[in-house]
Amino acid sequence: MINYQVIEAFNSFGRDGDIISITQVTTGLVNATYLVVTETGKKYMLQKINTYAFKNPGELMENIVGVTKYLRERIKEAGGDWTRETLTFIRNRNGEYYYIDSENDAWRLYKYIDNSFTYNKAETGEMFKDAGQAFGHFMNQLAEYPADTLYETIVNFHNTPSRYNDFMKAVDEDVKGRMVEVLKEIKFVMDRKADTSKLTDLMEKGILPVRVTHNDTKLNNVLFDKTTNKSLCVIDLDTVMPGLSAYDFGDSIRSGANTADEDETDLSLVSIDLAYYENYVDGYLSETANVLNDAEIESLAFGAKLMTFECGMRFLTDYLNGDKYFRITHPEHNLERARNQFRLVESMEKNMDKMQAIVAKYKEKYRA
Ligand code: GN1
Ligand code: MG
Repeated sequence: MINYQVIEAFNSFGRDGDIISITQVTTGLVNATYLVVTETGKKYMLQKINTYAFKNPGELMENIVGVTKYLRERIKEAGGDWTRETLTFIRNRNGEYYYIDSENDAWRLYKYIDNSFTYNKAETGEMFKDAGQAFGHFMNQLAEYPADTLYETIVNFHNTPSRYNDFMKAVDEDVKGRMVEVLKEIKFVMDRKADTSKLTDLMEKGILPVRVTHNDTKLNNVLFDKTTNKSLCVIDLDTVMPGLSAYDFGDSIRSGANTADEDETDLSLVSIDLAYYENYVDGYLSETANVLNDAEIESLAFGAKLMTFECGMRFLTDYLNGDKYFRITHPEHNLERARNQFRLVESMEKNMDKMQAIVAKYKEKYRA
């Protein structure tokens, strides 16, 4: 919704000239995003940070400003264009990178990167491979970033056992009386309880190293250049935190190698697209095969299944809790998304051997 709050927030940053247009961008499911154009022709992205999801916007912005400034230096060293290859955040009139408005909502502003676009579903294998490269490259750029300076912006974000507990709590509380509608889906989740701790166990044993990861590697979180069709920049940095490589790889496959959209309700259209999967593996391992250890590479295919399962479980949790977290357009939306993700999990289970073999093939190709 565009209202006085949006204008108040934009003006707090004291940017040049009056607003000539504001358009809401609705691809993200968590924050509210607006494209603002001023009379001088400058374009900005103004975002209202969802403080139900992100409890501490100050810490969140400290993370993001630290990471983008660091990336800027890496990009300069590599001879790249830092104005297009990472985001540039703007301070408000008080010198802070976020603004709290009269309704206690938190806002931030960054420069719009012109001549760029995002997409929700892979359109060509080449572009999906490129997204894999972009996220692999992002992890490499941040390999030396001091991980202990990062705040955990959402505690236990990809801690799947903890997500499972949240889910069971939502089932128990059943605040909306929706539980009886989803007994089949609840069983689907409970049948896979043993999967939830597989990666966290390996992490605790030190077999899977903790890295600085993006943690929300949805395809629409990569900006592409309109002229070259090449990936330009990784965006949506709210969840950059210590994590596992399998989380980043997995969430990209979940979101981009589904033969259908995330909220497609005709489940016969939902499956793992092995050709796109292979494209992504190719791009990702071309950047990371010599960085990841053997156990990590081994964990990638399972990570794809686990991230899909976790996301489905989160949608269903939100449905049971009364749709407080994800943006919905109709009452059954989160349930539909959950069913879609669970169908994709089944498809991955049937194809897990093939998914493993594809990873092995590209490990062989890129390991020096
Ligand atoms: C959210 O904000 P967006 O749309 O990039 C969510 C991800 C989910 C995704 C599902 C901070 O991502 O974890 O996988 O929706 N981000 C957060 O579409 O919860
Ligand atoms: Mg996003």
